[in-house]
Amino acid sequence: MGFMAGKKALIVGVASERSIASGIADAFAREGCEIAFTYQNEKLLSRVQKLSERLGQDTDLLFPCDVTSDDQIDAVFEGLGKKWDGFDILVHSVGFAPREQLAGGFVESITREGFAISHDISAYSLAALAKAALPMMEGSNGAILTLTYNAALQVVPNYNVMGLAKASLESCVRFLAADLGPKGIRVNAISAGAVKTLAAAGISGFRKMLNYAEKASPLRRTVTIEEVGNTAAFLCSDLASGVTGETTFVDAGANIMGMVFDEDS
Ligand code: NAD
Ligand code: 0WE
Repeated sequence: MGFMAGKKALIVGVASERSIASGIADAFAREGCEIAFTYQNEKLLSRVQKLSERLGQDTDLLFPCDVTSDDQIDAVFEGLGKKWDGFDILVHSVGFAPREQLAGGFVESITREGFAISHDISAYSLAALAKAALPMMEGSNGAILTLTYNAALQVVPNYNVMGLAKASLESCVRFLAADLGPKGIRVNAISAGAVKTLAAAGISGFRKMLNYAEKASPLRRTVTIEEVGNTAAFLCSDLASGVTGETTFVDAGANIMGMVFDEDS
């Protein structure tokens, strides 16, 4: 029996089989967790359907949800409430900034609109989903998990306004953890190293970043969505019952390095 047997999870953020959220779903299903999914729009429905089927989940538990819409967020929990009395785990694996925000200098690229959109979709959405999920999560040993990136803390070229949004997201994790702790709900983040997903495709210089991680991280490699999934399963299970408000790095150790020497110089 898996260590998540009897748990029910809602996973937000599957766009393809390479999504970090798909790695999380794999690990949850393997450990015996039942899973409902949302999908951003109709274009992504068939992908999410395939994943749900492959993992032997109930394909009626798929709900459309663009996180910029309060109505769609409310409709998710209304729909889910017809199938489940409550649930235990909410996974938020969503991030977006308009593409032009993620290239060039920080000052040059940032706009009021780019700031608003990136913070709305990448940070506010965690609070919005937690708020709407709360009535169905109360009374369980609940857990909420989000995905962040180290550019919240340290400057990464081109990540620009997304770094600010991730800083806000990490602070949101702490405020949620303090507020929901007394209700028995834990709230944590995983800070993942760079992984080649849809959100990374087409970002100029991404290959260079992966090459750098292979040279500069203590484990001399990048991380996989399976590794992020396994840590997610731990953090959302009762094995992590004493952990809340934390950001756990799954980055092959890259974040600990203060300076890195080129091996052949
Ligand atoms: P991905 O493209 O597979 O997932 C991003 C998800 O965000 C998609 O499912 C997309 O549908 C969803 N999304 C975007 N805008 C949305 C909206 N308005 N409403 C609802 N959903 C929306 O990429 P990923 O790399 O798996 O990203 C998942 C999370 O992991 C993001 O928060 C990302 O910042 C974070 N992260 C990624 C990496 C990486 O290198 N890939 C590293 C660290 C953290
Ligand atoms: O969080 C992310 C990706 C976030 C992301 C990606 C896109 C691409 C498509 C947000 N918005 C968009 N908008 C799009 O139109 N990562 C941690 C991966 C990532 O993205 C980077 C990185 C890394 C690492 C962007 C610039 C520099 C480094």
